[in-house]
Amino acid sequence: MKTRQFAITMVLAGSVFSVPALGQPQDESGLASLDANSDGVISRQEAANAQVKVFHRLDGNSDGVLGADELKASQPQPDADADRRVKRARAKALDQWFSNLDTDAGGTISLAEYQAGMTPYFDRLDTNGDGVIDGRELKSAYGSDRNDSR
Ligand SMILES: [Ca+2]
Ligand SMILES: [Ca+2]
Ligand SMILES: [Ca+2]
Repeated sequence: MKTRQFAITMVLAGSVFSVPALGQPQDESGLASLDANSDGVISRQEAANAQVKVFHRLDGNSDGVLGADELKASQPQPDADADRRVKRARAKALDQWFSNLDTDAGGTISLAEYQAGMTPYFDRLDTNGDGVIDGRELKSAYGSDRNDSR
């Protein structure tokens, strides 16, 4: 189901787990890189710290805000043979993601807007609501989009 797939792409885009590539899912190996204190789970603080890093990586001209062009520049070039509809849908998803985060509609995303926009993604991944994301939650989020390891 396409919609679901894009919903997950959005989760990837919005989450700190897809640095900074839309549609390039990382598997649960992403956990280790985010789990700064190696307790096996990602806390809100760890996610927030990672978001700051991602934000600065995305901020190509280092002016402290993200422009749509910076976001686009961070995306991998689509395969030449990729379906045109897929490319268009991905571009649209990117635009939508951008405008969702740009809550003051100023045309740029500040760090505060970015982090505010990320919170729902964290909550969505934290399916049991215990305030941390564990490997199983991460896996089930990605497992629904990918069929490997089973
Ligand atoms: Ca941790
Ligand atoms: Ca910038
Ligand atoms: Ca949890």
